[in-house]
Amino acid sequence: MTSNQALADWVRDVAALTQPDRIHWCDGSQAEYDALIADMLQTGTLIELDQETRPRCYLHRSDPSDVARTEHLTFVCTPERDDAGPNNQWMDPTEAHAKVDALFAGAMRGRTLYVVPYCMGPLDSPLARCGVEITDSPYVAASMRIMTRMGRPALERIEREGSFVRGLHSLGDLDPERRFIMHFPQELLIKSIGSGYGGNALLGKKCHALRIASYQARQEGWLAEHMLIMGVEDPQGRLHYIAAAFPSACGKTNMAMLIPPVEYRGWKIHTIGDDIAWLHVGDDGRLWAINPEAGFFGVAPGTSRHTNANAVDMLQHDTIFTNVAMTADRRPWWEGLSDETPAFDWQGRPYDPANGPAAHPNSRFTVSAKQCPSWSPAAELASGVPITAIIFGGRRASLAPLVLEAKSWQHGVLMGAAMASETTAAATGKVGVTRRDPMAMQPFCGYHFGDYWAHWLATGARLSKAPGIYQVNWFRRDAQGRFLWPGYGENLRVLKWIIERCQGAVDAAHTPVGNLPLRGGIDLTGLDVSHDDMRELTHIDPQAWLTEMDEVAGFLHGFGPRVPQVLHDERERVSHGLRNITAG
Ligand code: GTP
Ligand code: SPV
Ligand code: MN
Repeated sequence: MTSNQALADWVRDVAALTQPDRIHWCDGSQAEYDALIADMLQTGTLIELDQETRPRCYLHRSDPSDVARTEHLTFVCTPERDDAGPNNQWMDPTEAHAKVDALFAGAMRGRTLYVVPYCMGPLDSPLARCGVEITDSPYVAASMRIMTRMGRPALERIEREGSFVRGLHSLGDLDPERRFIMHFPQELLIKSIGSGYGGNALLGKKCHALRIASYQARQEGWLAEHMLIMGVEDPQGRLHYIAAAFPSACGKTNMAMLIPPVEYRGWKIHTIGDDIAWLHVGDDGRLWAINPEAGFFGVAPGTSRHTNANAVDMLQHDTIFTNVAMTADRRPWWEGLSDETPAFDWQGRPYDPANGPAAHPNSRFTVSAKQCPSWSPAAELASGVPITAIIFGGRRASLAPLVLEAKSWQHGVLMGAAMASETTAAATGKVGVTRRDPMAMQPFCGYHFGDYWAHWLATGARLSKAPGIYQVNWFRRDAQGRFLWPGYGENLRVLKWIIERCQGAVDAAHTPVGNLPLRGGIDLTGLDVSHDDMRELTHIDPQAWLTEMDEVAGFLHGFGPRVPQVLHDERERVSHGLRNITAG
């Protein structure tokens, strides 16, 4: 089935271990996708939604115990524990192989083994990388066709280049007791068993494009980041590309396709990616980004015509929904979509508010990026797009202002390393707990954070035209719990300030933690945000930040001697400046 001997051998060995009834090599064709869908409709893995109003839209209900990434079951298996770092769960590779191989033994009996070749990034891009996922889930195979460049062209590239990342996946028995997501960076290998959901199972996404890729990127001199990529076109027709890292379920998909406020005539958004960016230092000293993915696996709840009309439009056809609710006439539904009442909840039970939300809070849609009205053909450029600004974001009810500008690349790396955010339903565990999430990569960095920050600093040193670095927070609340900032499309007002700063067109207020907009710096034309709220959003509390910086100091020290001294020095510089203010 392939001229690549290593791939042929691997498929043969996996089949011998897992004992599938059949082996199917995916070619990526429409006919193959249609057959996968037909098969899943027949077995009940997919439910047909109303084909008249939602052509080729389907609903998948995952096992109720399998609805989000499981970080406590995710491991980075390097020979040396310290190479995985305190930010990862570690297991010795020999032990990890033995543990999962025992679970894979016979796991595919009665099932089809799908060989899924895929390419992360444009097929003709030197920045792209290929992988092959072996899976026994037709839902995963079909989703990979939407999320990646999957099929024959990817296989041909693998046969030309020779190298590829291997991902072995089986649903196993879906028992969380026998669920493991194992990464072997040195072997460019992933083994995932016991989950059919999202980042646990679509191995091209978080496992390959972030955990394995970040490890490779460090060796090869680039960055693999949890970032959206968007182009912001101003009324003069100038295009500014922005890459932004927010933790899971903190607004990347929404920002990537935002719709400018009515007052912003002449502004246009170009969507390149909504979750992952691979960043390279160009010959011109700028940072260039590609989106390795071809589709969106986006959060459904909160998506409405009012918050994200582009998403609503792109979900009208050819979409797989997972764990959403359904109306009586078989349309997909989730909290925030409309004020209708659904007939069935995400588990297929007649809807009863006593059972909790109708749609699971981490319910999602899987859709081709090309269906997004603001999708940009620049996503297909082999070179990627040049980045003007990098933004780190988080979900913080207090402390973090609407926007803050780093004073230098080094300060920006500290800013990224110090990011914190409230946990969300994207991973199992408690929701709403504030935790550090450096560069939104806490769950995804495939190696020691100390080495990662050193790699960020080294990358900056190679950039003669480094992007500006910023942090934003769309989630500030008042004492009553109300959001102070309207968010969504209005976030363009903040992007405008960032772009003006990058152009040197506006002044800022300088503080030790970073530069803030001056009064009037964020354009509020036509917006109903009170003067008091705006002041709250754009000033910092030195005493609270001093406490924050003490915590950051402790956090950085927790990563031991691999943390670059520059970061400690930057942190001390910020603390020193804050002490001067609070003393004066
Ligand atoms: P992942 O796919 O998990 O990486 O998430 P993401 O970062 O792409 O987040 P997404 O854009 O899907 O948003 C997650 C949730 O936050 C959704 O319920 C959104 O409606 C909500 N949200 C997004 N942007 C904003 C905003 O600017 N303000 C407020 N208040 N909520 C937002
Ligand atoms: C995230 O959790 O950041 C996601 C969804 O984008 S998943 O693919 O499940 O990781
Ligand atoms: Mn994500």
